[in-house]
Amino acid sequence: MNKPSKPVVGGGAKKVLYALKTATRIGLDNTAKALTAKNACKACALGMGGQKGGMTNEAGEFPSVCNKSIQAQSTDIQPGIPPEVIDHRLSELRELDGHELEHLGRLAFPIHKAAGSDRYVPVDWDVALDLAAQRFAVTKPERSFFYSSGRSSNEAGFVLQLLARLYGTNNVNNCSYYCHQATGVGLNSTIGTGTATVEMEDLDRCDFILVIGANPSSNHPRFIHKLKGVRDRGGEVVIINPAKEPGLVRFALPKSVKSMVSGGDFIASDYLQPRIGSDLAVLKGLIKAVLDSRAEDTRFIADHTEGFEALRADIAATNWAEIEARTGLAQADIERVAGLYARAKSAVIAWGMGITHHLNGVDNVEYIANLCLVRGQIGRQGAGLLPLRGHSNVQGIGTIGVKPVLAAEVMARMEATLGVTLPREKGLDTMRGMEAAHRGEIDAALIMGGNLYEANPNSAFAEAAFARIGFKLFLTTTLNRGHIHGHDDSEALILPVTARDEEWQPTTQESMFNFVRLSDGGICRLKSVRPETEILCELARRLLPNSPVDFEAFKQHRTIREAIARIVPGLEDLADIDIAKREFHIRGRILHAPEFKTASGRGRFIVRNLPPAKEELLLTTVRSEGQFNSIIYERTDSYRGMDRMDVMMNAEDMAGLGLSEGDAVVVESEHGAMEGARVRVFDLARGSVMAYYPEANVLTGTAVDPRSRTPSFKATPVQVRKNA
Ligand SMILES: Nc1nc2c(c(=O)[nH]1)N[C@H]1C(S)=C(S)[C@@H](COP(=O)(O)OP(=O)(O)OC[C@H]3O[C@@H](n4cnc5c(=O)[nH]c(N)nc54)[C@H](O)[C@@H]3O)O[C@H]1N2
Ligand SMILES: Nc1nc2c(c(=O)[nH]1)N[C@H]1C(S)=C(S)[C@@H](COP(=O)(O)OP(=O)(O)OC[C@H]3O[C@@H](n4cnc5c(=O)[nH]c(N)nc54)[C@H](O)[C@@H]3O)O[C@H]1N2
Ligand code: SF4
Ligand SMILES: [Mo]
Repeated sequence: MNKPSKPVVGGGAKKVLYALKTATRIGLDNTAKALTAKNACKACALGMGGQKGGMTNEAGEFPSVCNKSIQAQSTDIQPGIPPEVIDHRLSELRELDGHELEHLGRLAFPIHKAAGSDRYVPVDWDVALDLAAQRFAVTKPERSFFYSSGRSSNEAGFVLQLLARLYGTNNVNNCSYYCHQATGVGLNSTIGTGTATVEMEDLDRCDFILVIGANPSSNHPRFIHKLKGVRDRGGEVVIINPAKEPGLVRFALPKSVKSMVSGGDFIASDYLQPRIGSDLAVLKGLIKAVLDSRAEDTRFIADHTEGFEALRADIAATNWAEIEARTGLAQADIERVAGLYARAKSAVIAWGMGITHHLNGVDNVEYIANLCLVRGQIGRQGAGLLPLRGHSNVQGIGTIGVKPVLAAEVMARMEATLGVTLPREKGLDTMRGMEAAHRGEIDAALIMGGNLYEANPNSAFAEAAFARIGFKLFLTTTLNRGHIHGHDDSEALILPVTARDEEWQPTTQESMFNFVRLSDGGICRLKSVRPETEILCELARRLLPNSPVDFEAFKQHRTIREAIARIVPGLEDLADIDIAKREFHIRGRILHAPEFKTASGRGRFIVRNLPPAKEELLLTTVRSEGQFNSIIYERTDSYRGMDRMDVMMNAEDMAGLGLSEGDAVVVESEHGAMEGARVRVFDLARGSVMAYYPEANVLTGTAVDPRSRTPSFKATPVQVRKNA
């Protein structure tokens, strides 16, 4: 007989699971409604939907919908979690994994857990809001922390940061410190702007796309169609990734029989598999090959850049033997790919977390810019840089100011427009906030969306940090493990919010192409959930009764948008977007002329050294198609053919360690051990181990890139041994 892997405490978890089965019935009708309404897709930041309709992109292409967007809706359209499910001890709820918690249903009413209590109880909205305001009122602002994920609207984000700053702190953050922050920093230092320089249509104009450190087949599915388009036009798609991702070699929709039978379309024309964390050496190699073959664009370099001689010297000083040793790639392979790039008329370079989740993430991004500038592949149609951003509105949340440091101009305009004075002290970034919490220096935290607990490296550290925050206020659609871990001795209040398509008023979102969409909202599924703006304004009214800002008026999204339009440069068209229904590209971001926003107006070549070489096995943590960050929709990864607890390794590395396919293993790092894993052969560069996030966060560490403050989620030294 199979023994349950986890002890069942008092039958509690069983009862919950029984309720769960009844809670997951989802009407087809409901799905159709959710997908055809005029709302921006909730999943990734490629951007889809909005006023052109739920299945259309900004180029008017239809249908532009993918399985991700349906998945993202699937848990929103669940019925409410029954009260009897909530009425369990935290220890019982902790028997549920992330998938089970997400599929309990929607949180349908506010719940509160007192400091000494071991369970949540339902509370009335007014009681909840009074309590939250009272807790922040007795907290010193510098001992508080505000976090937003990238799913919330521009409107909610703006009110959140304004509330925090008027309350007295710049400890305002979003998930990007754990995501693309290195991109913002690295692009600002080289080209003077922090976001994509291309628009969606440029992907139809280019004849070359390099995808480095990203897996769009599962994470930005519609981007794959653009890659296929390049191949169809006779262009080249080059992938640089330690893992041979099946969906980047050939892409077949796993749920489409027709597509599976045909075997799918070829995506990559060339594929390099460097060692984890060796991207800076790969990029130096590519630049070296370009320079060795005299393929640099001398005209562009002379007219539009500065610092080239220093880069030339750096590249000359980096020899091929070192590049080969670091990357595990042959010089000839790097030269072949550089040749494809050098011959391209219009090239786009796209990247993701494989580039940013490293202690030298910013350096990586700077060398992507160097590679681009050397060939003059920027500043005209069809060519440029494309960070593949994560959450559907993570870019917007940053644009409107949910970050610890505001540009001086934005700060000044916010003060002048609203007639307020804002604090000047430097705010804590996400990791500094977590470290302060761990030291017991945070008394109250407001967490709007996301799952900051599971997003964190080193789960044991994250749990301890959470446990020491005296009062936590969460705004969420569903329950996640962050709501039940790290609260035993502290107080927590969870308020249920409307999903994007349920908002009472239209909201706006910004895609990774700097395109701002308008989402209509208006669908009513649950009676007692409220929009984030409504909650934040009610909290602000109670907490800041004498504020010069009229938070009652800010409940009107139009009022918020008018304020943003006056404060944030480039967003002027936001003011009447609800009436004009005109979605737009943020002014001044897309670079179709080589005019850079640096002090000199030139693109800057930046020189950085290779990081210390690492000889150990390095673990990278990745996503599967069946998850969205910590939200697990499916326990298997249909693209890689893996289970979520599978740990992937190169066959020769496994043999060297005496491991065979399917062996039960323990993976250990200096931060913790991952039990219950099985090792599986995967086509990976030597010396690499790959496992799924968030499960593998027991192994990752809290060290960050000093420039982006982003953890190295993708290069943790580990040992793998057979589980005796
Ligand atoms: N289905 C799905 N879609 C998503 C998400 C999701 O969880 N699920 N999350 C969203 C979010 S927030 C984000 S940020 C994006 C993330 O999108 P991606 O950046 O694509 O995400 P990851 O899966 O973390 O990593 C991508 C790839 O990096 C490779 N990689 C790992 N280490 C290295 C390295 O050292 N160098 C190089 N060159 N490559 C490396 C991995 O093999 C993997 O193929 O996706 C968004 N979209
Ligand atoms: N090891 C490892 N760790 C990582 C990463 C990695 O690659 N490896 N990736 C990092 C990255 S790129 C990111 S972006 C972070 C992700 O960090 P977060 O953005 O903080 O986390 P998510 O898992 O996306 O948050 C999911 C939760 O958001 C809430 N939610 C969902 N929809 C809504 C909504 O409409 N409104 C509100 N208010 N709440 C909603 C639900 O509670 C859900 O459980 O994780 C980081 N952590
Ligand atoms: S590619 Fe991204 S934005 Fe487009 S439909 Fe899929 S999840 Fe949504
Ligand atoms: Mo992300």
